[in-house]
Amino acid sequence: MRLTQLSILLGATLLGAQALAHDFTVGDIHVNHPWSRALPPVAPTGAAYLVLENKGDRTDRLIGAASTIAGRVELHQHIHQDGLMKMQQIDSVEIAPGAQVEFKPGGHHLMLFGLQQPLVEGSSYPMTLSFEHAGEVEVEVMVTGEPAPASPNHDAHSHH
Ligand SMILES: [Cu+2]
Repeated sequence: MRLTQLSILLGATLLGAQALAHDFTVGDIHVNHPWSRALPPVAPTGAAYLVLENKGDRTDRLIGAASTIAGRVELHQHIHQDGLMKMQQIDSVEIAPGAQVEFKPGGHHLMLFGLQQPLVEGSSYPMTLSFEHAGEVEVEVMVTGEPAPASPNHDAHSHH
């Protein structure tokens, strides 16, 4: 490999790592790497994922979320029911002291309804998270082009 190619590769890797490592703090709550998967422009709904960490010594809860690019945002989880994976709206997500709660595809997620702008790869959008104790924080959600997995979960989203 020539040196120029190597440095281009390295540069791209560093840029990628930098884009991925973004995090936010409100009170005792640490919000790490909020992201969404890029979707076709016609998609009416999307999902956001992140990691919540409680650095304090009392239990906190994520109790809501909102975004200027969506009509509304709901907290969702996936449950197994009758051998199927289904999505279910939940009121809050508990974060115990010292705990890390990961929102990820197939698990907890923030569901965006009524998207007013497409989730384009490389873009980002603001989302406000509300915690019972820590209060509100605005985070920037990165949209990545990671391909959607061919899983039943994805179908479940379109049946909302
Ligand atoms: Cu959902």
